[in-house]
Amino acid sequence: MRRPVRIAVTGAAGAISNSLLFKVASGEMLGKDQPVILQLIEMPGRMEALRGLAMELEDCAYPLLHTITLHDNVEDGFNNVHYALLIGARPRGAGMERRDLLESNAEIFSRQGRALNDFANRDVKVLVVGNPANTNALIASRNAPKLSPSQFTALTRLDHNRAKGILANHTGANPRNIGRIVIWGNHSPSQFPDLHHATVLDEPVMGQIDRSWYEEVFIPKIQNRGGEIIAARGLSSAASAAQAVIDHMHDWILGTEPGEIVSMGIVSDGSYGVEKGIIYSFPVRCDYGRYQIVKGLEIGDWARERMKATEAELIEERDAVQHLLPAETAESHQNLSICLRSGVTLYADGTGPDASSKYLTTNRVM
Ligand code: NAX
Repeated sequence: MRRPVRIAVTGAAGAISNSLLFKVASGEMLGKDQPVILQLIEMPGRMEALRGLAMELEDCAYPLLHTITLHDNVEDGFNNVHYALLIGARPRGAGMERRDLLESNAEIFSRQGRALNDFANRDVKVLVVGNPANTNALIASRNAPKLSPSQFTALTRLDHNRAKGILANHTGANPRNIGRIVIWGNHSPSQFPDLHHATVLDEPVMGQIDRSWYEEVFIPKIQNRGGEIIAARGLSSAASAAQAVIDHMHDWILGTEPGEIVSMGIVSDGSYGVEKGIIYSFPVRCDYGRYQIVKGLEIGDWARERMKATEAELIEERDAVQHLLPAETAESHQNLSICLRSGVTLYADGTGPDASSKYLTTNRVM
């Protein structure tokens, strides 16, 4: 048996966590041989609900569940964690503008970034789920000067999985035979679900579907799926979001299937001409606990226009919270480049985030 790893979850008594934590404790995220310590974090007023959930977890008698600790603040909750799943966020209230939502979440995520910086394990891997996920991840990352921006990611795997599921249903293929879907950009209706590189049973998808179905039905369906689920259920996606969190972390830590591409919101290093430093969803491959942007995909003018539109929204979001992004971390976010051969995260001058970091001495070729 391995040594247990520490996983912090914020918003731990919320709807997504209610599905997620049972999967994590049963080994779906990190494998059936990896014991876990869950450090669950909630708002002070939700601690009783969290205690109830912890009792249920205990009652499942999961062999891999080593310890559960409950916290009403992130400074305690992030202590020594290897993984941080930032799910809790301020929901949009009645009459609240998008800008107000950005601002109120900006405060939450800047505090969380500082707490990760000060208390988490140096190698912590962070996934932001709470919306607006991409910009919240940017804020957390910019407030954590001792951590590399590449340690912060945002969830667009739900959009990726939705695209796969809906395409499987349309073509009659099993989802396992569908590959190389890409979600570009923001986790919002501006995202671009790209099927130009996708395959069904190793054959290009675009030769097997109607172009007008792709443009007029498929793309708007993926972009607006979250809203469609809220309209039908009266509640936002929870179980599918939990599954996407599992898939995102599983692939990041344990690797993607050979030849497969997944979508992750990560800091842009300028690949595909995307503005450096924003958190943008790219096609990635993962191995050895690291991700790499899949380079060299051919992008036509039509696709480029859609990638630019979602990029413009992310730049606008960044500019709206600019005053909350400390100047001291601007450079590390601008100069990041992710080395393709080794997966080592390097700045443009060839150095890493920390000269003594083992990242620099591990030079595995993919
Ligand atoms: P719930 O409202 O059910 O749960 C959120 C929980 O977070 C609440 O229990 C609340 O007390 C807690 N919380 C709020 N602020 C906190 C803070 N500062 N520290 C600790 N806990 C805090 O929401 P749920 O359905 O679980 O969704 C959570 C977030 O995920 C929302 O922001 C939602 O918009 C976002 N989503 C993101 C998705 C993505 O793909 N990136 C998809 C699903 C979901 O819509």
